[in-house]
Amino acid sequence: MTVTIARENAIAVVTVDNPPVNALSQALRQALVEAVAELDADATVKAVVLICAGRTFIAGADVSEFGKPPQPPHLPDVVARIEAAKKPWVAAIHGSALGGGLEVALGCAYRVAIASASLGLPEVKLGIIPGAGGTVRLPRLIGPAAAVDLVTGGSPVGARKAEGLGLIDAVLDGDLRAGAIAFAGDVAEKPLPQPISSREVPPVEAGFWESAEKAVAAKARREIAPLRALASVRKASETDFDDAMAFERETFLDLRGSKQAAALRHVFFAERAAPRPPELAGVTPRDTRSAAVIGGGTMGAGIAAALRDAGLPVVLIERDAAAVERGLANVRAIYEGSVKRGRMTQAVADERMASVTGGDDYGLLADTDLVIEAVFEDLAVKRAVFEKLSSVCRPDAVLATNTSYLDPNAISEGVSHPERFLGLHFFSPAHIMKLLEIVPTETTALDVLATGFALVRLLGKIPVRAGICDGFIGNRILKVTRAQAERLLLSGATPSAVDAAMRAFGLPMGPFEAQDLGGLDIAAFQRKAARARGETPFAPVAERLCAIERFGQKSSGGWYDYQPGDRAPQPSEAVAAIIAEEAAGQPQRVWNEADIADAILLPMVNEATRILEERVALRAADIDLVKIHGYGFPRWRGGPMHYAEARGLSEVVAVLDRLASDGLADPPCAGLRRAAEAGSFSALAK
Ligand code: 3H9
Repeated sequence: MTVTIARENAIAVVTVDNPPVNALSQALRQALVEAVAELDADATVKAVVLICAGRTFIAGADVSEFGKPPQPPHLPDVVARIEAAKKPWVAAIHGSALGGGLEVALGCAYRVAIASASLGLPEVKLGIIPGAGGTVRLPRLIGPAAAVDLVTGGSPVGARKAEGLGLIDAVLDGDLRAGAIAFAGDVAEKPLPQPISSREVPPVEAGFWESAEKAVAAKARREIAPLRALASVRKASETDFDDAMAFERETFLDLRGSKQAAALRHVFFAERAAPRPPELAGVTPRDTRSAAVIGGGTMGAGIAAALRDAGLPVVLIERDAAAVERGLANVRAIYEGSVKRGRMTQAVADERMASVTGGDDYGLLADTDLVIEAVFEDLAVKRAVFEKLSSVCRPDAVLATNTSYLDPNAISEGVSHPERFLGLHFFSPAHIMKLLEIVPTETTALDVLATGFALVRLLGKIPVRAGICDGFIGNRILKVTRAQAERLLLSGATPSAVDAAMRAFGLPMGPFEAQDLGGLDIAAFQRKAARARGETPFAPVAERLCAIERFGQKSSGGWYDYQPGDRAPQPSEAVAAIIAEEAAGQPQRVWNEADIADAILLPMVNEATRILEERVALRAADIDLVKIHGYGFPRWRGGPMHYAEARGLSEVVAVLDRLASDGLADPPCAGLRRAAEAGSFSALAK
């Protein structure tokens, strides 16, 4: 039963109960239409409250139905039926009224909400536009300017702001059901308000649409939905209701079947699956009420700020008083930056900083629940840290390393109670980047792994479980991408051509610009360590750049030249000469953008497939999340694995085979050939 009807004197209360988020499944749409008919026919009912059970008001259309043909009753008709009801319907909102949920509320004569509720039309984030009158009713209710912001940005607004915009009629304190029933009792006495669909759209100033288009296009970059959403609001403002509804519906159905919408839906479900690995079902995490970070460098300070932002008091440990001061200053600088950018008030920054304390005495950690080590990437140094932690921390305290390429199994040797040890790999800047790789060792207990996942949820980040190998998931793929980018240089491409091709694909930056920004020295250091382990990393040009101290922007030259005070990359003759020397004797070819993108991306997919086969990643979708949230892979492409599947794995294999026969990439691995035969990476799931 998705809808039940109760009577409170002359007020009917329609309760939607469709867990987890009251999404508008076919059954719910049908039940709502039947409820309107039943209550219209009931002369004892004077007004209706529409309220939801569970954690939220209706959170939207059922996204899982989007891959299938739409089933009647269609949502626009459901909303129209509610709007045409003979009694006033009052939407009583808690949690979130999103997408189709807000559209249903716009069909109601009135909307009330509790203060913590939020309302919005997030459809553009799924690559679509509202499809049940959102773009048509909203400008009629709150005016085109506010409607454009809500529809093209996709971010929800809180109840108070919604009240200010005229989106809702009242913010209710106390019990929502009782408040809404009282509100409905009052409005039952009044004549029905004019339905939103028959109201006029307020006029806009000359040039409004042109400047909105510029602003939306600049923000959306290559995403198509925001501009189509804008066009729909504009249409709604310039034509009659029925025409505008037809235009909206056509756009909605067109986008629903688009590649971008499929990619964004894939990411939506991947993000919801990642925090819940099946092995942790029913496992209770340990309590985390206090945290400490060892090491106050850029990474440690970022982690400390992230923990503090999540509400945990943090102790920062450094080796001496001067280093403690520097570490705390690094955390303070993060908060000062947030204040400067208007993300935080000074008072909030001060309050946060007040519960970040520092010291050089490990004894301060005797009762800390969680300690994250973020010291220099050196096995001996890290082991020394964990030896001290083993002797001072409670035996049930969770101990984590933030190593990015050392072996957590090796770091954990000698840790007392090694079942409480795990890797938590943050990405820099740690207080901003959403990705966290969670790396259990051979001895990590399940409840400790669950604590890692619970922590990441508390931090508001995206957790991906990664197995142990050099670079885990993200940096292992990055290594292959960088080597591949150099291979292209030796076969006739230039750094600017490679970077431009990757930007054209949708990345914010190409591989060479990114290295110049982050500094070439870090990768050089890692290659040195790899050589010490007997490996032979491929980076002939990067090695030569480092040998002449071209470390990137920080040394005013790397893959590109930079003018003082200017970050714009300029092609470098010195680099071109080095590339020419290294390329001597190698076959050269002419590269176009599409071929460059293939030669970078498909080897990435090949390595990712090995990662999947080795169970370093549990799901192809987890790899997509790593690339999207850790490396700027365009969300609307769905990540490299989704991109490869959508393009066709057989074609991916064929292109890789061609590249391999020209000596420009490794051949497809056995797993990729198997997945291609099956048409999906799910064939590799064991
Ligand atoms: C739309 O409405 C189009 C219309 O304009 C036009 C129609 C014609 N559908 O996020 P959580 C599942 S487009 C299906 O962890 P929270 C989710 O997969 C839609 N399932 O919870 C997960 O399942 P599981 C516009 C959905 O409390 C579970 O619910 N609406 C949907 O952290 C819990 O999710 C949106 O884009 C859905 N719409 O946050 C809203 N939503 O447990 C998207 C969630 O099996 N949803 N699920 O893994 C959200 O933003 C959050 O879920 C919400 C709750 C804020 C509501």
